[in-house]
Amino acid sequence: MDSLENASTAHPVSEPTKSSGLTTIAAIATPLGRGGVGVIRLSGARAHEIACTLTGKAAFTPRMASFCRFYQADGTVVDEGLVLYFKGPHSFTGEDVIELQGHGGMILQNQLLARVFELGAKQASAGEFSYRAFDNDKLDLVQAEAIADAIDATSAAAASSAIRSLSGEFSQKINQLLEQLIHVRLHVEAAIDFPDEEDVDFLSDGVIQAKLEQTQAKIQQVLATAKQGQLLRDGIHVVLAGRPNAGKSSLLNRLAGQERAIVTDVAGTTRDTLQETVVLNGLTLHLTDTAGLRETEDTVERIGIERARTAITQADMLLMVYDVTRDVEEQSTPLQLAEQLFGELPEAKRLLIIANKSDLLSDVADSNLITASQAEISDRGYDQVNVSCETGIGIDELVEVLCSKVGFHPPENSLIARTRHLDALRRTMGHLTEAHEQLTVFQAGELVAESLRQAQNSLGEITGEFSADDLLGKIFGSFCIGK
Ligand SMILES: Nc1nc2c(ncn2[C@@H]2O[C@H](COP(=O)(O)OP(=O)(O)OP(=O)(O)O)[C@@H](O)[C@H]2O)c(=O)[nH]1
Ligand SMILES: [Mg+2]
Repeated sequence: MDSLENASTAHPVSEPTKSSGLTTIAAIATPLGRGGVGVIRLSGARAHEIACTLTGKAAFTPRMASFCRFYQADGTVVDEGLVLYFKGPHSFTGEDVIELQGHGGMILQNQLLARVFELGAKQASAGEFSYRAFDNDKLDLVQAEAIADAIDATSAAAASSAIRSLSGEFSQKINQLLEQLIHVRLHVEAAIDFPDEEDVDFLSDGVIQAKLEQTQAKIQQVLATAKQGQLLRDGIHVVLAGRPNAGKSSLLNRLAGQERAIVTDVAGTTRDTLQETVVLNGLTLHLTDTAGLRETEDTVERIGIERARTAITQADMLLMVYDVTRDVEEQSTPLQLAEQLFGELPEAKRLLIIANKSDLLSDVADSNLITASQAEISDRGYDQVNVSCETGIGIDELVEVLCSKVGFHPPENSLIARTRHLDALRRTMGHLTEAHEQLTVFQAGELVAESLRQAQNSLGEITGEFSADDLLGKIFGSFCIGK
């Protein structure tokens, strides 16, 4: 039973960044450049004292804006603006926080920051403000990540779901699951501690099994929501590949809604890979246009084709573009073409076949050919969309098929999630499956308890209840400075 208590109170210790109260950190919190206002933020025990020396004021009232001049050591004025004081623990980080709202010029902001350093503050490292907030229990890990995700969001839907995660909706779901899991654990532990009490065998009376199954069902639901949230956050990497002249660059331009890539009727126009990020139907697509795949003596083109091959291996989704008037004939179906181009036939869930230039299909024989290839493709579980990059026909359908292939259908109130969360939820699910088997097949109470303990640990990683230091370093290190 003691492990249960440890389980819910354990906190990570982080040597490199744990500095709450020890050092006072400062950073420019607004983007550097021309702007009406630029904010420098300080956090730590000396923040208030530094602000007083900087401005010549005796003290600041918490949560009141004070207009001040910011002075250099020799009494000259660096800038003027507002000082805001948030006394810990009622601040973002939980420590004393000062915001200096000066003018938003690069020179001014850097001079003011240098003065703040002269007065004893240290440069904040990436994510250090958020880390301190996490360390002082102002935020859990999911919320801290949601701040970074909201800032980096590439679509409106991703931004609003990050804000929902920041408000604690996702953490709440995880905490409810944790409670449910702890409840099951308590039952199992009790069954082990008091076997056959009043002639009842707790392990086999069905109650624990029912509770366990309810928990599994809940995790499955959260996993489905998180999967959508992860797609919303990260989008997918889509590579356009095919023979030269098939219309890959034309497709990139169609999807991007602008002439990004050079299109000509010369085979081998695209040499280097070219990236463009677009948001279509709410899904962020990181598109890569590639050089047409063929044997060539041209050195530059050959390097381009090598790069195409690298991109192909890294793609979440391959769009094989082919020219319906030329690239396939009766002897070579689109699937055979894919096999030739990629060395082996990619898995169906990773390949979408794009039959391009369908505007050029005039006679019935041609159309029949496409219909026949379509039948073979769908029989084998693959998908093909007929498009014309010239006229735009089929492009909307292409985007729909793409979204459905990756399983993207975000619910109205989706919550942002990361691969790390999905991974933890899947591991939790794995431990629960083990627990279920130990319970129903072997009635091995101790082993059920152990699997449940591991499940709780995996789940606790999401909100940061259990997190290794290196994981924390990685998460906060990817934040921007000043956050
Ligand atoms: N009629 C018609 N022509 C198209 C269509 N899509 C592309 N083309 C033409 O096909 C030629 C090649 O198009 P690109 O987009 O440059 O082809 P690519 O696959 O990028 O070619 P490489 O970069 O050489 O590998 C151009 O002349 C385009 O105008 C289409 O749907 N219909
Ligand atoms: Mg091209």
